[in-house]
Amino acid sequence: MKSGYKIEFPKITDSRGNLSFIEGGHHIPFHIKRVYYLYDVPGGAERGGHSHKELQQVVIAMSGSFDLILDDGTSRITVSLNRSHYGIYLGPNTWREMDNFSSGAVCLVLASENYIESDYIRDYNGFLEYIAGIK
Ligand code: T46
Repeated sequence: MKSGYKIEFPKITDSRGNLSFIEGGHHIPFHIKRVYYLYDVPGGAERGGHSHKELQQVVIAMSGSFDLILDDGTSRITVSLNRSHYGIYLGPNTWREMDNFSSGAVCLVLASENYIESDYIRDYNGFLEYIAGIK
């Protein structure tokens, strides 16, 4: 699956409101090992600014909105997230940045691995060198 792919979750609507669900093994293309979330993000803040060697993730805007900038070393796209019934797949070897958080935005991330700092590349030139080396 390519980074930036949109994964739609089931959405059950009725007069009481909407309900979406995510089942391990069905809706996410990896075993979910970790869940984390970003919240209380101050206006103008930017997050991300790194790539991963192995980690796969799905990013969901549980509340509010923000932009996800994805860069494969050749081209860069911006994906705006603003609904909680879909997620964006983020695979390895993708430089990602996050900005334009709305007030009250909550970003939920489902991850394939526990937190491992050595899986991060936090320098953009280092990222370009790394992906050139694995091609
Ligand atoms: C990603 C984007 C979308 C932990 O101790 N455990 C964790 O599970 C995470 C995610 C972070 N941390 C620590 C590591 C740093 O000391 O929390 C601190 C902030 O992490 P970071 O600067 O990496 O946060 P973001 O928002 O820039 O990036 C995060 C994820 O780290 C990253 O994998 O893809 O969200």
